[in-house]
Amino acid sequence: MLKIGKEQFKKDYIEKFIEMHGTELSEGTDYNKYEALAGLTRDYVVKMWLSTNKRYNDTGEKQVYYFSMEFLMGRMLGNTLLNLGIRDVCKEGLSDLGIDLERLEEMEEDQGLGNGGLGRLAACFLDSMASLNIPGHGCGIRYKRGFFEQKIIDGSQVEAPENWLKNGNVWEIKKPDKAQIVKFGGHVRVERRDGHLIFIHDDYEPVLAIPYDMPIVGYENDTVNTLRLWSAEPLSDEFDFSSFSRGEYSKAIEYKNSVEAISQILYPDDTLYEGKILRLKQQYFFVSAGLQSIIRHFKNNGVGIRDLDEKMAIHINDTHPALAIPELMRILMDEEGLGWDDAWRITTNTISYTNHTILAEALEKWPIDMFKRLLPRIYMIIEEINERLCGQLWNRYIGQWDKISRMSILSDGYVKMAHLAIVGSHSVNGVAKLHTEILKKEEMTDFYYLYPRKFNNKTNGITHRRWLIKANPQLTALLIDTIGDSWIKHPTDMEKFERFAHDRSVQGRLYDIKRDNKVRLSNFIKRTQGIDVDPDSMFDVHIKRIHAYKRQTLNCLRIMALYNRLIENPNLDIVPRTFIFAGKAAPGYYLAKNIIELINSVANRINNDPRVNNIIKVVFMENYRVSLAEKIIPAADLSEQISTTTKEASGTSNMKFMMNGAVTIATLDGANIEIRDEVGDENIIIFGLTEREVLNYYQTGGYSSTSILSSNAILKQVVEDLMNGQYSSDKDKFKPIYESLITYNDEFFVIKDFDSYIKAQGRADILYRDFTEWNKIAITNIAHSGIFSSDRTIQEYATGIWGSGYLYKNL
Ligand code: 26V
Repeated sequence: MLKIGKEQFKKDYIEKFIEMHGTELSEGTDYNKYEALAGLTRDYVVKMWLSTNKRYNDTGEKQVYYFSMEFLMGRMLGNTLLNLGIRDVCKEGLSDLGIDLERLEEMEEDQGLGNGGLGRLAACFLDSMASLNIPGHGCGIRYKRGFFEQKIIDGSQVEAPENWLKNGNVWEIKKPDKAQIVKFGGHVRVERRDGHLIFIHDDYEPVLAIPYDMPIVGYENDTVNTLRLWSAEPLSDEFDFSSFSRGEYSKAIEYKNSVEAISQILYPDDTLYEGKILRLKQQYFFVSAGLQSIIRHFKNNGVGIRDLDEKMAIHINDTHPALAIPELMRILMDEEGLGWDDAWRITTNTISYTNHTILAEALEKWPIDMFKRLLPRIYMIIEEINERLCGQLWNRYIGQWDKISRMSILSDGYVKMAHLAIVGSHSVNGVAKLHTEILKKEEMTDFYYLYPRKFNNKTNGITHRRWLIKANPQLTALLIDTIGDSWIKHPTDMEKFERFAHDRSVQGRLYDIKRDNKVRLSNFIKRTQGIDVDPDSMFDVHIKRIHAYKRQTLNCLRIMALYNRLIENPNLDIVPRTFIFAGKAAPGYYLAKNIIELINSVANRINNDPRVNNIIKVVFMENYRVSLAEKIIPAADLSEQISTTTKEASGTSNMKFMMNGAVTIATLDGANIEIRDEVGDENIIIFGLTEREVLNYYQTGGYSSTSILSSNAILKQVVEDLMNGQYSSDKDKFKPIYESLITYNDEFFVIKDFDSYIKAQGRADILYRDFTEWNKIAITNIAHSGIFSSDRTIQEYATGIWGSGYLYKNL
C-alpha cells in the first residue's frame, strides 16, 4: 500500500509543479495544477507498475488480455487516487494549499474511446480485474479522435470533432521499442521447404503499430495492470522495405495518410453494421499488433510456444476483435512453425467471446472480395477453418444443406464474424440471463446444439468504486456509518443496509443526500443549459444512446400526453417532475436524430409555457459522456429502463442507478429481470410486453399499431400532435417518428406498451408521494446492488472462462 502523509504529499506536489511548469504554484492555472497532480500520481504509480509486472513474470501466472475496439475510460485522476488510497490525503493537502481537488479533477478531458455500454463495460472490467488482483490487461486502439462531441443547436444534434489529446495525456507512456509491424494487402506465395508448406507474404503495405501503455490501478492492493492502446504510424524512411514502393513523393504522402487514418477515429455507431474497409483495417491492426506483442513477451520470458494456452487467456469483446482467431493461427503456424492441430488447440483454448447484442443489423460480416484483398493470408486461414467446420457439419447433419450453409463462416459472399468467433473460441457468453437464453434458443441455436458446453451467461456489472464511492461520496459515507466498510471489498455485504429499509432516520438521511445531489445537478443544469429546475421535483432520468429500441420516443409521448392533460386540467394532482434526457445519436441515424429534435421541441414548448412550467420541466443535457453520467446518476429519483423486451442485451446504467438509490421503471428486458429478482416485485415498477409476447409478434405477426390507436384517445391525440404543428411550425418535422410508428407499424411496440407505461408512471407518482415507501424502496435497491458490481462479474469470468486469478487457483 502506498503510504503518503499529508505533508509529504504537499512537498512532492509543489516540487512536481515546479519541475513540470518552471513557475511557482501560485502562478499556475487550474489546468497546470491538474497536470502536476496527475503527473505526481503517475510517478507514485510507476514503481508499483514495475513491481506488478515483475511479480507476474516471477510467478508465471496466467495473464488475461481483454481485446476491445472500445474503452470508455472517462476521467482517470479521481479513480486512480481513490484506488491508490490517497484521495483523502490529497484532498486535505491541496486544501491546505488553497486548491480544491474536485476542481482539478474537472480539468481532465474524458477519455471517450467508446460508443456506449460495450466500451464502458470494458473500462469497468479493467478496474475490477486490477482490484481483484487478476493479471488482466486491456488491448485496443489509441484513437486520436474519441467519440464526437455533441452540440445541440436549435434543438438538433450537431457533431463536432473531439480532441482529447489536445493538451497531451499524462496517463500514457509511449513504448516505441515495443512497436510491431502489421501487414496489409499484397500477395501470398506458398513454397515447400523441407517437406513443409511455407507462406510468404509479398508486396504488402507495412504499418507500424506503436503501443501507448496506461496504468490501471487496483483498489488498495498494490496491483497495477496495463491498458495498451495502439497507434498507427508509417514506417520511417530509414526502414528498408524492398517490396513496398518508395521514392515517389505523392505515393509517400498517400501512404502516410492511409496509415494514419487507421487510428484516427472511432466509428460513432453502435448498432448498424457498415462494410467499411477502414474499420476492418482497424480491427486487424490492433489484433495483430496486440497478439504479436503478447507472444513476443512470453517468448522473451522463456515460455514454450506449446504451453501458451496455459499462460494466457484472450477475451474478445464482441466480434470486433474476432480476427484474433486466424491471426493467432497465423503466428503459431507461419512464424512459430506449429502444425494446424497444435495451433488450433492453443487458439481455441485461449480465446473466449462475449456477444453484446442480438440486433441483426449489428452482426458483422465482411464482403469476401474486400477481405481477401486486404488480408490475403488471414483469409486463407479462415477458409481452412471453414472447410474443417463444414466437414464436421456434413458428417453430423447428413443432407441438411440449408442448415450447413446457414452455419458456414463463409456464405453469400461474406465472412460471418460471429460464426468465426463461436467456432474459434472455447466459450461464448451473453451478458444477462435472458440475453443468453435468447442466444441459445433463437439467435445462435444451431451453434448451441453443436457446442452446448461453450455457451454460458455472465451477467454484466459496474465498478462500484467509480459509480458509488467516487460518484456519490455522501451515500458512501452513509453506508459506512450504518453498515461499516466491508462492502467496499465485498460489495454483496451491502445487503446489510436492508436492515435500515424501514428506519425513519436512515430514510431521512438518504433523502437529504439525494436532495443535495439534486441541488448540485440543478446548479449544473442552470450553469450549462440555462434552465431552472426544481430540486424538489422528481428527477425522472432517461440517459443512454438514442435508439429506437431504447424507446426515448415512448418516454417523450407520455410527456406530451401529460402536457395535454395539464393544459386541460391545470389543477391536476400530479407529482412535479423534471424529465432529464441525455444521449448521442449515430450521425447517420436519421430517426434517432429526429427523436432528439422531438425531445428538444417538447422541452421548448413545456419549459416556456407558464401554465405548466412550475410543475414539469424537460431537459436534454448536451454531450452525454462518462463524467456527465457521474453527475446525473446520483441525482436521479426514477431510472428509465424501457427498451422493447428482448432487445437490450443487459443494460448497465440500470445497475448504476439502483446502486445510487433510484427507483427503476422497466420492462422485463436484459438485466432488469435480474434486478427485479434481487429486489422483489414490490421494489421495482415493471410494465410492458413479455418476452413471449414480443417473440410471438415477431414470429407470427398479428400486430397493428393503428388498431390500438383507434381505441386510445389520449394516445391518438399525441400521435396527431406529432404532425399538427403543435411542436413545430414545420408539420413534417417529426414525420420520421410518425412514420416509424404508423406507416411502418411500430417495430418496437411503442404504441402497444404506451398504456401500460402510463399506468406504471401513475404507480411511480403514488409511491413517490409516500416518503417512507419510496425511501424504503431506494434503500432496498442500494442494499441489493452489490451483486451487480463488476467484481462479481469478473470473478465469474476468471473462474468460469479464463482459469485465472486467486480464487481460481484455490478452487
Ligand atoms: C456494435 C457495432 C456493430 C457494427 C459496427 C460498429 C459497432 C460498434 C459497436 C457495437 C457494439 C454494440 C453493442 C453494445 O454496445 N451493446 C451493449 O453492450 C452492453 C454491455 O454488454 C449491454 O449492457 C447493452 O445492453 C448492449 O446494448
